[in-house]
Amino acid sequence: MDPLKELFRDVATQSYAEVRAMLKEYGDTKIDEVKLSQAYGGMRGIKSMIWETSNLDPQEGIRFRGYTIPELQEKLPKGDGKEPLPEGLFWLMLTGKLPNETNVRWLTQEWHNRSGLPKQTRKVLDAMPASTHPMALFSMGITSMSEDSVFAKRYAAGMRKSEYWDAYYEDAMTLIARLPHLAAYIYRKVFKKNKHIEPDTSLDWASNFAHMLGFDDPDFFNLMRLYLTIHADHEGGNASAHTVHLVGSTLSSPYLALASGMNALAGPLHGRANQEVIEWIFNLVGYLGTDRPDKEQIRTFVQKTIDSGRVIPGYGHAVLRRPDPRFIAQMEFAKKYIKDDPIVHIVWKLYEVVPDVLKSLGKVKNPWPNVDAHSGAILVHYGLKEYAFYTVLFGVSRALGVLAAGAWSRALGMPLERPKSLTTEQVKRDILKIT
Ligand code: HAX
Repeated sequence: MDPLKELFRDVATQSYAEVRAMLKEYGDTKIDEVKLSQAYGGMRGIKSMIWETSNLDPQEGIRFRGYTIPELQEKLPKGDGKEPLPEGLFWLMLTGKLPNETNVRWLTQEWHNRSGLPKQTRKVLDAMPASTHPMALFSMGITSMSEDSVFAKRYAAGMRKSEYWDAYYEDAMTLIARLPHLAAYIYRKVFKKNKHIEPDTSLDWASNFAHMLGFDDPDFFNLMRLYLTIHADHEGGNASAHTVHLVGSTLSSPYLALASGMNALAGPLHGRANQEVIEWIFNLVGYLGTDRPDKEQIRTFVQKTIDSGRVIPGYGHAVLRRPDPRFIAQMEFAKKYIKDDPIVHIVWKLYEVVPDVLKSLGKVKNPWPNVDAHSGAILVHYGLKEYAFYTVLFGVSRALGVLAAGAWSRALGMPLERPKSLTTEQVKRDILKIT
């Protein structure tokens, strides 16, 4: 058994026993009450699922297994780069233990060993018109690989419930190994005239991904290491994570569950906001006729967007009530590497202008920037200007968190997810007793 799987088995087996004992003694303990406004309001804040890999505090932001982003930047192995390796974050999320350099080197190699793209996946992608949105291609590509699912094969052969975690782990590892290849294939097919680039197995997972996209600048490698680390997980209730969790609970294969989650990530209120932000910023530049607007000009454009009934992309959050630490981490990166970039300056000026405008509306619960407000400007600087591809980058990263969490769901023996719904008629008649 490989070292990561062995460690995961040991911690998960112990956790399974603890959770069973806890449920036996405290299973009837109430952890929340649900208000009618929450049932009609997107289930905000209802504590109703278990997600081991990360937790989101509204005031503080994300912690991955207890570590903030600055702590991860300090404590995770960096390989020969300056930013943490996503390999290390996956190890941490799956086991709860910080990995050392040897652990991440092993994982890099293991993902190289499992990488590549099945022939049928290339065929499916080649058959699609180049005008198809990259997120649709990404989802299709993942689905097209589902015949390789170890989980599905072993389930069909009569696998016991106590072995689900093992088969899930196998699929999670292979999927994560393949996703940069899939994403790079889509990028090069749609935007680079089908000219593909061979992987470089001397590179870490994030740098090799950058390389296959066509970017070999060491600073871009560092950007990708950081980007793929900070987008990986945001606790369990966000739409992409929750979708993977829900679909996985039917014992659909990790491939099909992940593809479903990617379809959720593709929405403009979720991961596609990174594409919307940069398009909106270039609309701003076009409308104002300058890439060095002052704050008053920016305020005019922000107000125009609000007046036209649209949201300001990259601002607001369903849980956070402060500037997103993932935004701050990208701002720090930009200050270090590309502080003179005019589009980055627009992002920073927006940060000074937008919160006050949103606060003045009196209804926006979080006027601060989220993760998507910054990423596009940095990618544009390095020459990755195909905005429609941005959510795929997010998706490659998000797979790390949702697949680690999915392995935990199977290890803890979680059942089919099935909340109760009500009709408005029932609400009026049985709960409010007003009809
Ligand atoms: N601009 C304008 N209005 C906004 C707003 C924004 N950025 N954010 C919220 N509002 C509005 C809402 O549309 C809502 O208006 P109505 O009552 O008229 O419908 C009101 O303020 C209350 O919303 P909320 O409770 O503050 O926010 P929600 O929890 O309902 O929604 C969203 C959270 C992220 C969807 C929302 O803030 C939004 O639409 N933001 C812009 C899109 C975006 O950046 N999405 C990415 C979020 C992070 C993420 O998932 N990344 O992948």
